[in-house]
Amino acid sequence: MVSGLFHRLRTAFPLLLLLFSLAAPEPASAQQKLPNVVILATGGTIAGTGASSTTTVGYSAAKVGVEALIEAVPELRTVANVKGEQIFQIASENMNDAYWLQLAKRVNALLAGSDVDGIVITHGTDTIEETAYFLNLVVKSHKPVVIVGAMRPSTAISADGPINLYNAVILAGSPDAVGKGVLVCLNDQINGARDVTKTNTSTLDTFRTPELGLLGYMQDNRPHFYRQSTRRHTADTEFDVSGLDRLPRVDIVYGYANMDPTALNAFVAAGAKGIIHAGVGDGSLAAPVRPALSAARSQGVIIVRSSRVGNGIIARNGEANDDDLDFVASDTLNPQKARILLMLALTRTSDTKDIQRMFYTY
Ligand code: DAS
Repeated sequence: MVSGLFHRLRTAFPLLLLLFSLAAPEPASAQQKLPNVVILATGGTIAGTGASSTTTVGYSAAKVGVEALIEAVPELRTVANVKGEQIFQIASENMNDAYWLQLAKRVNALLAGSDVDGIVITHGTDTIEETAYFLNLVVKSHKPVVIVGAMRPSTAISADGPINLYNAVILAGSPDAVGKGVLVCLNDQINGARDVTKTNTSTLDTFRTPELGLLGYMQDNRPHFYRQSTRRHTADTEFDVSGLDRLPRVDIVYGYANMDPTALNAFVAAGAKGIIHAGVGDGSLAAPVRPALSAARSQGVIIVRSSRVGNGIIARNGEANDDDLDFVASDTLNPQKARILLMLALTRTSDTKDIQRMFYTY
């Protein structure tokens, strides 16, 4: 009896095994379980080359292509399935509206696909904070977008690019980074796009979020978050650049002792639709420029009071009566970021009350 049962099982076993293997899903291979991360390369020092391994200033930015950047860090393939695209190759002091629109449209197209879990953008450090904030306002996805750069060229001793790129790819593929807005990741630190700024011309720890603080760290091959932004960003944005091929002109007037309206008047004559006044102190307006600012406002130019100080709230109706002047206060945005928000605001409205709402929202 038992031997008969055993015999039937033994002969049926291979068939059962075959049926089970057909029915049971293949266990995902290790590669299939890794996140899919696209690296969009734009240039900068991370792609820079110097005359020797000790050249850390006076090198050439934007020389090394994306495939070489990826090949230089074979560890990338252990943490993500990476694909590279050289979207353009520039030193980021040459960033402009056309590059921003091209980058934003490519990011949104890639993130709309189910086969992309996150994006890394390699970028020059000079304008990382501006590109990061621009994308923070126009990316239409909760998926991670991480901007990374380097302060030493790829040819230098202890170049920081490879480890920065490795950390950025891990971060872009991390579920913890979903919904956090555009992130800037260098020097093992995670900063938010809205408040990060470059604070030193040459040191590795240059990217800081003074006073408001960084969001977390990269350590032990994973992100450690401690904070996140309270402001609207990415998928929750009201801004849409998909149909735009240019952005409104907005210029920055820098405040200093003994200034006069020459620069302001030149920008207005050049067709500026908005002016960011980077005033001294709490956005103070020097007497010689007040009439020119009011004249610009009367011509329909939007005036935003910001400050050259770099930290703190620009108080509405503080150093100037914004209600009477019909000006906008920049809240805590530095001048270069206030400019980006005003450019995008002007794609939707010229109503100063609505624009002020945007400065308190984003
Ligand atoms: N010129 C700088 C830039 O491309 C180099 C760098 O720091 O990335 O922003």
